[in-house]
Amino acid sequence: MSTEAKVHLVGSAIARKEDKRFLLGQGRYVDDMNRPHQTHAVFVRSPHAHAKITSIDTSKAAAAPGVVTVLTGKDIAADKVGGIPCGWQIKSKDGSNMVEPPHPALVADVVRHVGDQVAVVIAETKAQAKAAANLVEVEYEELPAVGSIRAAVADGAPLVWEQAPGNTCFDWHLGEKGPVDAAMAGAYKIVEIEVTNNRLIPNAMEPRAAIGEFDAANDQLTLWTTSQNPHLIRLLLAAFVLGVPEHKLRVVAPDVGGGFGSKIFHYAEEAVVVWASRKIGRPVKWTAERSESFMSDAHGRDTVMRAKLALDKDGKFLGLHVHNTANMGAYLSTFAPAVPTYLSGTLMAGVYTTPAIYVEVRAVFTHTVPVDAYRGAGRPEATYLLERLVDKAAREMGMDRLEIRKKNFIRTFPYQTPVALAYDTGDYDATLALALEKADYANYGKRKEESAKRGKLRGIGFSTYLEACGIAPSALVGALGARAGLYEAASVRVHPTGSISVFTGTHSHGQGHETTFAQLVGDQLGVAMDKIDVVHGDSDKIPFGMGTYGSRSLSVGGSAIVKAVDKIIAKGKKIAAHLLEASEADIEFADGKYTVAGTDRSKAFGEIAFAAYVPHNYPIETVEPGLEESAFYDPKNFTFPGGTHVIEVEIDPDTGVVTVANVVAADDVGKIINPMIVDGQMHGGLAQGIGQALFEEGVYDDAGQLLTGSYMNYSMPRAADFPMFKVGNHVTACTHNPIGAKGVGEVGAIGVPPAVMNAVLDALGPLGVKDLQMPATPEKVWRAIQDAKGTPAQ
Ligand code: MCN
Repeated sequence: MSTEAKVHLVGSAIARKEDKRFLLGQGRYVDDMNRPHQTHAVFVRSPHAHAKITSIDTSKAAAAPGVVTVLTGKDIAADKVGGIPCGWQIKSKDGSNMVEPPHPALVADVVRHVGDQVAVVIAETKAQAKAAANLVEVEYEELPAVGSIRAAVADGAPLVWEQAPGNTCFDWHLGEKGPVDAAMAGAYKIVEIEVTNNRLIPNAMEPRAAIGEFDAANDQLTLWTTSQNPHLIRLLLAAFVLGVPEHKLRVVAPDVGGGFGSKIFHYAEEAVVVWASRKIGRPVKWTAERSESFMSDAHGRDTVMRAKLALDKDGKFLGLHVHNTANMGAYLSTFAPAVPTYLSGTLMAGVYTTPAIYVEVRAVFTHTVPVDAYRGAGRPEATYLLERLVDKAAREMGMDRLEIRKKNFIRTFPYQTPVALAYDTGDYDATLALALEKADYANYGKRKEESAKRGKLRGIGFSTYLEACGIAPSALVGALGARAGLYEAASVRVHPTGSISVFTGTHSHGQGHETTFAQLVGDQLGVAMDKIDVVHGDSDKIPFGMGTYGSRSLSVGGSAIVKAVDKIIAKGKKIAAHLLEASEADIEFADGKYTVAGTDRSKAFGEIAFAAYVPHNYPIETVEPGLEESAFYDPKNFTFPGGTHVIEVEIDPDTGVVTVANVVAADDVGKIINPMIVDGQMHGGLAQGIGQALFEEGVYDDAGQLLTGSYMNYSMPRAADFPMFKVGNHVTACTHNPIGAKGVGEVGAIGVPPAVMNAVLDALGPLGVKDLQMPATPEKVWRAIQDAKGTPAQ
């Protein structure tokens, strides 16, 4: 049994192990799975934003060909199935709890957004279920609705929930107001801004899908689902919705084709297929159609943000007052209340030394799909507000946009912000310098002249951003309202012949964990990567873990793996000491070998693994047979990636079309395991961030109708919209996890939107355009140009 030692896997751009099955079309997604005697579910959804259900007649649908059953809100209530729970409790300024309305899996009385599910038709085939769904007759009495933050906060606005006057879910604050008021009073200048962070609709390649199966012989339920965190779904579904013991519910999230946050949450369809499978005694499968996803997947962002920044005469920031209004949608999705508060308010220091910060957040209900975390979750909103504000401050102070940033950079670490977070490391000057070099900033003037010769307006924009990720220290988030711990778990099983299975509580749905985690373990144990498999996504196989979001998988999940491997190495030392007839204290482990210090006597890791399972000559009195260890890791702090993004745009003043001419990202994501995967993560995040700034917007009219319910009117960016991205890294290692890594998964989506908009406004500035909201579509840009010219377009 040979285990060829291979060193320096960490830091190498190793091709992804999982790509073999993906590129050969052999991934196993939920929709690829079919269970014996399976049925198909199609949901009947509300066409109205707000309406009373006066009657539901299912008789015609029930009699349609192939229909097994039709179930409604009354059926689910009769079976005492609980509502979909929220995982985060926020308290308002006055200490009261947020308003937490019920969230039924099938609605029986009042629908509260277009797409709210009122019935489910279960049939032998999907086509039969779909045809019969059209025969379910639902009588609605339409009620007035609020489709936006503006409509929800207007005087006398219709209420989404009686128990939430003014449609307010909570009115929260962070930081101290007194010092901020004092800073404003003594300021040389106060700069104010209001920005909208546009609503985004997640578009993973694979739509959501779920299969519920009941095994009557064992009283066992199984849910296959497109989830980023199978154990979290099992906990919520078992404990709060179905009321079944956790050991009787298995949740499997196999290959998942992207999530970007939208597959974190526990959705009603998951509860319905499991409940229905038990009811009819057959498996029930549901796969969303794309237009269904638009109105049933949780949306992202949707905040209106105002801020006031106090500066002294040299441009030093003295105080910041932020007031945000966040759209929660009609119900509270799993992590929704955390997004505008702890994931956003805490980020308002950014990379700057602002000594006094006070943040207020009002969250409101609207008759729209619930809003929750989407790539970046709260941190893009904070970064967008701050980086737009800093640019505006530079303009109003007559200062260079980079100078004002540098004047206020944090340079001493650890750094305690006035908004709860304490940064461990960072070097914002270094990432700025790297970005400027990659952007060839020195020659920007020439490029601007050349654009002007062609009649085009060129602009450059910067964003010196910071992110808090690696979510999260349980003690901190517990104090801040989380109803769960946010540690991660791992088990490492060394097989007798030395190959290794690594079981992780995180879930890979595009991030390449099967590769990067194998790199980590391979280096730690000196074992070749092809001998290591990473197993995730099945609650029956993996230890209880919290899943993947908040760019936590490497820094938290990877750290749990490192801790488990440490225990493997320690146990191996005991076995090696026995086999080598030496004292355990004299055994050293390096490069896959246990050696008696100062001698050439050694045993390969594979020999120790074999001895652990074939204990013929082995100290079973003092060391148990076998080589398998588990560990839980709860991080001491978040990790704080940061850096500079630089964007150059060229605008056609006749059409308003914005062309992205240059994209540069210089980031500090801590120690890097796989530079190719890190670059790929950056590319994806940047594309999504530029998508938010220039293309994407989920739009409801004031009556709550979704106007962007398909790709006909929701514009996604395409590869041809971008130049080749230039990405680079400057590393300051995270000080508190054993890997030294920070997160990378969301960095692009967080840092780049303000850089794009700052570039657009830089280009349009000479025409007199001072403000523009995302997305900077050709129409919006063209209208802004006409308005600035004094010839407003009709
Ligand atoms: N990595 C590394 N070195 C670092 C940091 C990370 O090599 N210093 C590697 C990690 O080992 C991992 C990958 O980069 O393979 C991303 O790691 P991390 O930043 O820990 O993020 P997560 O794995 O926890 O992924 C979550 C993050 C989030 S929150 C969203 S949203 C997102 C994202 O990842 N959704 C994605 N990237 C995505 N990529 C794809 N393809 N699909 C999604 O749905």
